[in-house]
Amino acid sequence: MSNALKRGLFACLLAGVATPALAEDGYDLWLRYHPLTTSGIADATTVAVLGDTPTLTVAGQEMQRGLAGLSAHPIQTSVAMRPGGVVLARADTPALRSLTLATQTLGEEGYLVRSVTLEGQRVTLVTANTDRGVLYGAFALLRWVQTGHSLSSANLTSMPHVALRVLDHWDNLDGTVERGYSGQSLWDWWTLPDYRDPRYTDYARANASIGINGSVLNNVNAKADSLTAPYIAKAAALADIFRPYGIKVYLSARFSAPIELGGLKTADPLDPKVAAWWRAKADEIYRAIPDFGGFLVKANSEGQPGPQDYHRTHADGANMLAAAVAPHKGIVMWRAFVYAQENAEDRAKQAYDDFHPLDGTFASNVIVQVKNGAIDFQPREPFHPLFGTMPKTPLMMEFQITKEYLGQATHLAYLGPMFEETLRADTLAHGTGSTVARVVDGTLDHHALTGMAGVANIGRDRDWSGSTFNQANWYAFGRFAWNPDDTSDAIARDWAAMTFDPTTATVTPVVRMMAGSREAVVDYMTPLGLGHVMATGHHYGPGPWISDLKRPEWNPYYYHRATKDAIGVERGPKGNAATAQYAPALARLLADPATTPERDLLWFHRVPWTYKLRSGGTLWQGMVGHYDRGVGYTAGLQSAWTALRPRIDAERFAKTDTFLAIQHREAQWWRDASLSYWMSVNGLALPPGAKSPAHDLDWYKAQHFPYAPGNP
Ligand code: GCW
Repeated sequence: MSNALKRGLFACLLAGVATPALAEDGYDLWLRYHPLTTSGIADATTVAVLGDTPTLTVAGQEMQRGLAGLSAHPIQTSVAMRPGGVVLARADTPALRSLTLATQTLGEEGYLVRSVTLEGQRVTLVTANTDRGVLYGAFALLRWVQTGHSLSSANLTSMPHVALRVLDHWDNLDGTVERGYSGQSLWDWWTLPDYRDPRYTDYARANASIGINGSVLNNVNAKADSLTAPYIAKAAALADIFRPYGIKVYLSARFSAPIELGGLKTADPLDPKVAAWWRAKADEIYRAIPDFGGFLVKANSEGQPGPQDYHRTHADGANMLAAAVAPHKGIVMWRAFVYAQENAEDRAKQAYDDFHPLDGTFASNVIVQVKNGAIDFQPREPFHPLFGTMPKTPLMMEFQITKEYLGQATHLAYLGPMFEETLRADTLAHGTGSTVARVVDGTLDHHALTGMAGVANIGRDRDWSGSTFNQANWYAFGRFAWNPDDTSDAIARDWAAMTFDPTTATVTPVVRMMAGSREAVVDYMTPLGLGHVMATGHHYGPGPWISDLKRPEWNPYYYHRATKDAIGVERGPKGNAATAQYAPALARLLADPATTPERDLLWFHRVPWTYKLRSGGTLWQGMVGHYDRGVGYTAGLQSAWTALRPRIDAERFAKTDTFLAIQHREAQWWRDASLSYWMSVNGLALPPGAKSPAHDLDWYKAQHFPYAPGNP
């Protein structure tokens, strides 16, 4: 027996797992279905699927595959009930009539899993009002077993709280992915629609397993070509593959397409010819993709065309497109991520300024997609002031799963706590409890059109997301989109159990590593409310000193304005009053540094380096403490992972091990570079005991990364 195999066998004995952990490359994500002694799946277990629709069929296949893997027994499918078997059926199936199941409340996508007696046999029933619900129930039952429970003990009911649970792919037609760090685009546009890579099906399985029901295929920085007949046919091929898994496709639409493709002189949304062009285009798309979801639009932002080019509003643009897809029940997701170099106003204020006055003017099939924070997917941002302040407009959350600003592929940063922090944040719009989650799930202002989008971290790397731990962010996004009240800890537990093994000895330390990892990134990159200090363009390493670029907001300096005496941007009433964009009760708190959460201090306020923190130390001492804490956490990640070596297969162990070493080195780099720069500005010495940076400031300034990935 080779040493690796011995180690695998030993790991399995330790873990209570039935067979050796073989080398793995991460392709199977959290759907590994490795044998477990806890499964309680007898070798005679069967899967009965009552119905033969495409969705029920794939649900049955998944159940068979999952149970076979988890039990290490072949599993038969059968139309007959067998004791101990699993039955998948819609609630309206005649055979289920005798059972009185509370399925009315499950809606279109909820499910119920329960042990019942059917035709005299004790079976585990997975049921729902729709085929999609049954599919979600099947994945829920598999998760139940994968996380260490026995099949027959399952008693599960759940329904999604958010209607649109969507991945936004920033994938370009040439195969590159904007802000993608996991290889080329998954979509091989060149060989589509003929070649249907089996990987597209695995993508759909993974998404369905966490309830994702939409996929925007192309970058929001869109090319009009995506709307031409050949590309519609390619999108249609993907839609055909995704359909059984309950996933609709959407396209990012370039606002100027009527000019570029239609030969019109204008893209003015109020021009009837423009509206007619979009209507015809929508009709053409729906002929190829009858359940096409609709359009996502980035307009008048970062150089993209939009209605403001014609002195029209975002609502004029969105409503014109909405009218084109309305006859087909399509929707428009219109992004609020807007800022313009011509606008001298603080970038953090521009989206609110543009959108808030438009509240109540959007068509009923428009949902405004708002990034979690007002600037741009920073390691920490206070929630966007539009949440809670546009009651008459459905708003959908946009999170970034790909870690553009959080160490990209290599750093371990579990985003569950970040999603949770934003969703739990209280807008105070209608008293306490008016959380962002209540805005997103529509209950705060009674909207039925609800959604959550995540900018995907998926590429053609074997492990899909660039690292094993990045897979957890895809997973957590789906779970939070299903239920914004879920907890990052519970989600991490499930993910760790499914991705590695469900024993406490594995799950507990893995979850502990994940739990503080995003906070560590905040600590070593942007402590105490700093933001956007990453080097311009690639956003990879530190660049707080950059201040000489043409557009003001391209300069990290714009976001901190450090001088000898003070640091931060004053956004309270004594400054640019950005805090007044929040609901009044919250705006009052944020107006004063003393009542602003310390973690957001420098975001909202400009304070002297000598400002006293709650800990009693000065701001400067606190900052140094945070940088050191962040670096210290990355060292802790390394030792925690080393201790897990006997429990993890060799291939995934080694890649993470190397990535953690990179992260530790780069956390140190972030700390040292940042401190060198701050000291060059404030002239202060490091507090006693703090280590001097390894290099001088010029060395850090001289680092350049012209070929960093993901940078358009
Ligand atoms: O986060 C920033 C990115 C851009 C991106 C933009 C956006 C797609 O740096 O690459 O463009 O946001 O969200 O539109």
